[in-house]
Amino acid sequence: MQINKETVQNINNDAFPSHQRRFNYLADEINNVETIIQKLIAFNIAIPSWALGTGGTRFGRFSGGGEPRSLEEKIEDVGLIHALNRSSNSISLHIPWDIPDNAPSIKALASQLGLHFDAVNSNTFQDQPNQALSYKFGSLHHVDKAVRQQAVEHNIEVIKYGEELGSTALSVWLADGSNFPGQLNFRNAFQTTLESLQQVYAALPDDWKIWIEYKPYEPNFYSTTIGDWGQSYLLANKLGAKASTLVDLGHHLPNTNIEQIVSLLLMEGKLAGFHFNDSKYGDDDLTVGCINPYQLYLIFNELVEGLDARNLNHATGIGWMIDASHNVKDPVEDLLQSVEAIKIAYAQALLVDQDKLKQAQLNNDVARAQEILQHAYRTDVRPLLAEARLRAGGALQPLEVFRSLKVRENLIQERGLKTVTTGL
Ligand SMILES: [Mn+2]
Repeated sequence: MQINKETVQNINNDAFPSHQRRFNYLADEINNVETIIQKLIAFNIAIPSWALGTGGTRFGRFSGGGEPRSLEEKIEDVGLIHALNRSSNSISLHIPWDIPDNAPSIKALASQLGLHFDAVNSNTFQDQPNQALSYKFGSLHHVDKAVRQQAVEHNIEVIKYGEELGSTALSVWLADGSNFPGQLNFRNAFQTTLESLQQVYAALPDDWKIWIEYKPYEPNFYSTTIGDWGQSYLLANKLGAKASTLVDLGHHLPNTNIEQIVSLLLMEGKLAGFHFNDSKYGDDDLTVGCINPYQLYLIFNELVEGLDARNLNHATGIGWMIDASHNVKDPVEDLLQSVEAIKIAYAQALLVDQDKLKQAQLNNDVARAQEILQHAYRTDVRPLLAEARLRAGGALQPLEVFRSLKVRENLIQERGLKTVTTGL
């Protein structure tokens, strides 16, 4: 199924008068409203190929029906999201869940829907059928050199797939770690990881980057070899200029000050980008902004200030991607909500009067600093997002349009009720 522009426009026409009232009111309150709208139009967030089906948990998986059965259908679903919100113009592939067997036709399908390919993701946290050696005790850090070599070769293969599609970044997340004290020599594990990553790094094309993700625990529960931003940063520094640290919001212990981590990585030129999600307890992979939208906003405040300080383009300076899992919601609806939450936080951060904030900081005027931050946070910026979508040819109310066009019902008709997508 595809959603055409005229259909969206017709539905927009009904919602337009009330939008215009809300937008005009807000535009009057903001000085640089045009600049903000242009920045919102330019700002896109990549959709991961593994988020288009029902993720489930280790206890079970309850398919919602009409899930994509192939890479082509996953790309079509991202096309639907982009047609509605005009803010999701790329897809991030996970190998081997989504091997592009016919790269030219996959690329053509994507570009017909206005999409391109974001970072490619390797997977050495599962054993694949017919795989020679097991990753049960790790991959790039494995005590057996042959296992490490297999994992290195997999990453190089992923780069090759990415090159065929026009990707320019490899995203690496390792499950490597230990479950019990004494299982692993930490220094050896780190050194072998570094040596393995150096081999992968050597295979990167000139214009490519390698993004190193960290995570404190899970699936290993005692130690993770790349457990926090310090360990990732250490590796990225030793590897070289093409390597940097990827921040997944769910990969922190409770109450971690993520905005401070982001600020410093950005300062050092080592912030690769983001995997957005939200969490209550751990790596819950919930809809972005559903639990703690204020934290998301504080992160965006550091990003906007930090990107401006380095003269980087907000839309392209670092990588923006969702990494979530959908257990009980329609994945497309959930992704629409996540993109909206990210752009709300971004728009609010754009409203912060940075000059006044700096002044307050220099005067140790703590109350004023808080007022400035919270004034922006408490502004309802949704009419700005709607205006940006409208001008870009998207829907004023993406989720409402998704429902009124009965998109999921159509997908179930097309694909069936009992479809299960590849991925987690
Ligand atoms: Mn992630």
